[in-house]
Amino acid sequence: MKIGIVCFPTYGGSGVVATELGLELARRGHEIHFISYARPARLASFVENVFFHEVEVNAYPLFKYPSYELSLTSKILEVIEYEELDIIHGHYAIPHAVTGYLAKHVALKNGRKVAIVTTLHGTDITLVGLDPSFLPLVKFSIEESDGVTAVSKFLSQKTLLNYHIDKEIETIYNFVDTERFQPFDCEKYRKCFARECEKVLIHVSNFRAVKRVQDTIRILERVKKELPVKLVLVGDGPERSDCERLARELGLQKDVSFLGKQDGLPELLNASNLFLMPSQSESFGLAALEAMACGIPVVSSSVGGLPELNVHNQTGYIAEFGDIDQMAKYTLELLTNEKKYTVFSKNCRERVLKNFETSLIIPQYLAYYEKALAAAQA
Ligand code: GMT
Repeated sequence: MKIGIVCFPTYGGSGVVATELGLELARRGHEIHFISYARPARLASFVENVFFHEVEVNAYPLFKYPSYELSLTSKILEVIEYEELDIIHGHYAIPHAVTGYLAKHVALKNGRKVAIVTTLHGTDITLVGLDPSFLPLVKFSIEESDGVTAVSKFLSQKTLLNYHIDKEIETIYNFVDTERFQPFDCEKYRKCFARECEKVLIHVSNFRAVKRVQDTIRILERVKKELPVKLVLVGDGPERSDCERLARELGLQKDVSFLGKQDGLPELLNASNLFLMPSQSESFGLAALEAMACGIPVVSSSVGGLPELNVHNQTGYIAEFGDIDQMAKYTLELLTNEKKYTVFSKNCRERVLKNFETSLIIPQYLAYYEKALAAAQA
């Protein structure tokens, strides 16, 4: 198949899933055309069958707000036509479902049929899309897609309910390369953050308010009263400065390492003991999945799709979002009980291998593409 993948190029989960999906499809012989405003973060080196098309936004004196959406639509159209694409797979509904719809219909006028698949990732549905000004357009573009997938059962149901959509939405979970993300010794990295006697907590996100990164620092404060421990924060975003300020205010600046955006995630995860995900909204939790693949147990909130990933009392613990005391208690419980920790760590890896391994999920996307192609032809 010839597939156009439209995504955000950033370190966020939707871009990561889109890129890893495209790369894996290319390895299986499909021709993949990534379309975005910059090279996706995980598209690091040349891979056979993979092409990248950069969207350039035109400035014009009349345009106070130059339109990325129109430039993107034009680029999608161009790639459909010249590369003879079968499918456009948009990741994150806004604006990709709408631009896909528009490109499809212009292409149709030119005699070319293409199927539009939309994957819903999270805040496109739970936050941004719910804005009354966006809602009708998001609903319309979901209904008009030839196929729609969501990354958790929670998100599928939320979409049907909140947008009053009468259409099947297929749940296809996030996945992880379990060879790249696997348990291995990473003492070399660990030594950079902690002394021999200290445990390491880790959190990875794009530091938006919904991630509640401040809670990880407050959890550290509580755990530190009982146990020598450090916190590693990976990623960057709007809340980072506030988090740095909080760490200073609590006198924890020497205990928290703010690493910013990093590529060596398997190493950083393996240098840690426990992953914290205290989110206020989380449709699945890709970063926690990558940690679990490395055998790192997770203490998370109970929101959204997190319970579909993190099984309470097996792969980690879940608590109400905002319940920092409970999360700190769970963290302490795991880090002070070696026997339990070993069992949980093993459970994490097993759960990932059984449910979220790349080779299990890719065939689900391929089967779904066939369905969407048939729907587009009908
Ligand atoms: O929806 C978002 O916030 C954007 C997206 C991203 O680009 O970071 O994250 C979402 O997609 C991931 C991949 O499918 C999911 O694992 C994350 O749970 C989800 N984030 C939220 O729901 C907050």
